[in-house]
Amino acid sequence: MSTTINPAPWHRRIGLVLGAAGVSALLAAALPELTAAGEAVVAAAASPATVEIDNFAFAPATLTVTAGTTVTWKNEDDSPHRIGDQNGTFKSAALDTDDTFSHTFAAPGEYPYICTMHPYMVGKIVVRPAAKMSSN
Ligand SMILES: [Cu+2]
Repeated sequence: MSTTINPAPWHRRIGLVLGAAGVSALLAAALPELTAAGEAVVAAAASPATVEIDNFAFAPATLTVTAGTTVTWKNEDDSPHRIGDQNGTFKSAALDTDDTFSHTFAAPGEYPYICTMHPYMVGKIVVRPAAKMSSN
């Protein structure tokens, strides 16, 4: 009843361990990029979303936000303006100088709008889906 050790299984096991280590290294290398991207989305959602109205124009003309963001328009012009979404989702009263109007964008999509008093004034809000906060 001698005990003999067959070396073949050991060689196979070492091969498997090295293989698993290689996959782990690849995953570890990919994780920091995913984390950095998630933080960037959160930071964007936390920053104030403001559209300034001045010189008969919206600035920025196109604003991209994440779903759930409240966008505030502020009239810094000497002339009154009135914001109207082209799909009828939101509209403001006439905004005199320094007046503001806010709308919260819950649903992702594109929201083109104009100044209903000066229809050549055009702008657009682009709403992207909010980042998923749950872990994988
Ligand atoms: Cu206007």
